[in-house]
Amino acid sequence: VACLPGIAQNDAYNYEESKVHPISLPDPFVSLRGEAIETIRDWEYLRRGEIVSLFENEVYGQVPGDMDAIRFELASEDKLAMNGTAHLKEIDILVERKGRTIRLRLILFVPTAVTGPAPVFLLINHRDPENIDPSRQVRTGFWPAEAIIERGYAAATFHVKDVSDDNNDTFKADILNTLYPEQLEMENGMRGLGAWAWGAMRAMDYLITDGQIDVRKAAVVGHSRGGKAALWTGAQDTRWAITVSNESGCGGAALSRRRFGETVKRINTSFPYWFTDNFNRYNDQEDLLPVDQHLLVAAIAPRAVYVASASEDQWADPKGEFLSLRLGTRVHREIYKMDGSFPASLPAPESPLHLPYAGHHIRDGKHNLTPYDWERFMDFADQLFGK
Ligand code: GTR
Repeated sequence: VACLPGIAQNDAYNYEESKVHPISLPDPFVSLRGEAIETIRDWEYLRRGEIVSLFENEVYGQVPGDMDAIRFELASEDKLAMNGTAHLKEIDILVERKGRTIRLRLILFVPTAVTGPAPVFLLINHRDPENIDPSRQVRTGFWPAEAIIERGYAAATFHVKDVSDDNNDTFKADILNTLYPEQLEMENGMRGLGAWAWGAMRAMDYLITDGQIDVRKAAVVGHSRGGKAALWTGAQDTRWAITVSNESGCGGAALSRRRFGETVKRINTSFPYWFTDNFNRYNDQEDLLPVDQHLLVAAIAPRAVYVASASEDQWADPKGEFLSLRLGTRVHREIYKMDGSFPASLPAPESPLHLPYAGHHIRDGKHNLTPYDWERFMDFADQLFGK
């Protein structure tokens, strides 16, 4: 059984399917007042909003959208980056509220070979900044920007520390201390993951102003904790055509009630600054949650969603991630009547399944975001966008 590096195998955590208790999940097609959800209208005017509110109040905290001003400054550019194949722009996104400002740096490579606006993939990067080195002196498979450009997509990214540092001691800098301090007093206030989703939404605020980008063809991608934030972004912000969760696990795509690998209590203990305070109520009490993570996938509907796992990443529960995808996308199928469905059993590793509205694969190997994963996301986008 594989675990994340640095996390010792612990018998307190279950890795055996036979020990998963039968679970009963909240129904996407019944409103809180018990009304049947049958039409697009029911979904869009009633149930989807209910679900987003439940995630705000119980899981991630609300994401404040109010601001007094947002402006974009081109900090630097290179029209002949990557041997002339890309136009690099580094954009500072400045958001002001009540006289205080924070700055978020967006790195954007646009393919020069594409005529007209280019579709775009945004990565929420929580790992070492060297993974998103704009000078490309350092290149890693975590953000293979050259390969993204090669396939005709713009490659955008930002580092989460610009909004909220991924650290329990310092996460309040910048956004919580500076822009939205009242959130810290609220039991359903924004915390780390919500702040990262806020950052992705501000990146989108910029992208819609950039004539080089085809903003109707935008994907938001995150790995692991970044994948949790990506799902939370796509569930709230309808401007993303595709939401990609790579190995997001507990608090991401995996069903909490399965208690397979990482649990709610464990994640709230290891990372108390990621979720809103109310989420602690469900430590060892997942059955009391008014949602489970399939409803986060559902909230993305009718927009496309991609869930990727890795065979040795049992801590993130590949089966629980797949079940969320299959159950959550019932909304795509049953409300929006989109074609295709996922099989009942877990697909084998390295056999990607790309439906018209959702994609899935399990990569062989360990917890990571790799060029293999990116190529599959782009295959899916090519198909969705008719490229
Ligand atoms: C782990 C955590 C996971 C996942 C992962 C990561 O330590 O338990 O929920 O977020 O970090 O981000 O790589």
